[in-house]
Amino acid sequence: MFVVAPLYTCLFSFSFVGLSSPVRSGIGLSKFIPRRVQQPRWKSSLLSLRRPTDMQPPTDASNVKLKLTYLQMKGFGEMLRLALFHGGLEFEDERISYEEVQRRRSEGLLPCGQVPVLEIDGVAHSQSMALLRWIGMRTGLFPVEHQLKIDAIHEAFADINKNLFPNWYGHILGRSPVDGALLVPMTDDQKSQTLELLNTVVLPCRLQRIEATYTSAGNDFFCGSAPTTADFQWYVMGSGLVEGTYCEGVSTQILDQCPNLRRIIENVAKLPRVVEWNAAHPE
Ligand SMILES: N[C@@H](CCC(=O)N[C@@H](CS)C(=O)NCC(=O)O)C(=O)O
Repeated sequence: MFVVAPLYTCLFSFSFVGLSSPVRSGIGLSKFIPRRVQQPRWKSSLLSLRRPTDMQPPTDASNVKLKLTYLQMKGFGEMLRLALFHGGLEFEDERISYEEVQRRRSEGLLPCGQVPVLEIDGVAHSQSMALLRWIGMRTGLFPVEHQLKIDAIHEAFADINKNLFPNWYGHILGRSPVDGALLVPMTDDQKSQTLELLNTVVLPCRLQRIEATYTSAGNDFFCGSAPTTADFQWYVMGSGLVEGTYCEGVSTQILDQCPNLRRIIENVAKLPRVVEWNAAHPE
């Protein structure tokens, strides 16, 4: 519903200025959007405050009911689980299969069609980085005096994820937002060329720039002696790179020239709540 509203607004405005094709393509598009998502809730309840677009999530999360839904893997969900647990926010840790993601997507239950999803007092919210900041703001992991630096680090890691994306899926466009089908398979030659460039040029360069710009030998974490959301995002990504589980084919030596980034991973791993979480979740 909240995804489609701006789209409909856009289509209507096109039709008012006399362009008919967007209206036709709108009709075509609607078959991809689950029925539940197509029916704006304002039609049944004009005053509803439960729509995510209207809802102001609470600023104090100590009394809210939280449920985090993700796959049975680390991926984009683990930094959220860790940040919630480290911050002492109780949450239900729901882990579902790809088939269940597909079912919920077709039912219109996932705001952006994917996981992770964080339900806050029964209202579903998407997009892992938005969720991480929401958690960080309520647990001291996103201090305002470091906001610009933390956001820049998050974006720098997002750039790396974008580069890894085709190799994660073995498909250039990843998964279809309609039904999760893999789109545009990479050839073996493309796979080996991209891996070669990732290992020799793209990742070393990006990681060494992050090391040089955002870390210092005297700091335990990116922003000094206390961890932030940037350290939690990096911990999951960086430990996966070192273990060879983050992206198949990426060298486990990729951090050899980045001692500060390596130390941050070790320091997050030593945080008592992280130790406790990892002991309880060895997978
Ligand atoms: N930009 C989104 C990306 C979410 C995403 O890629 N989710 C994947 C798992 S990491 C997913 O739901 N895959 C299953 C599917 O699309 O069917 C975010 O950061 O939350």
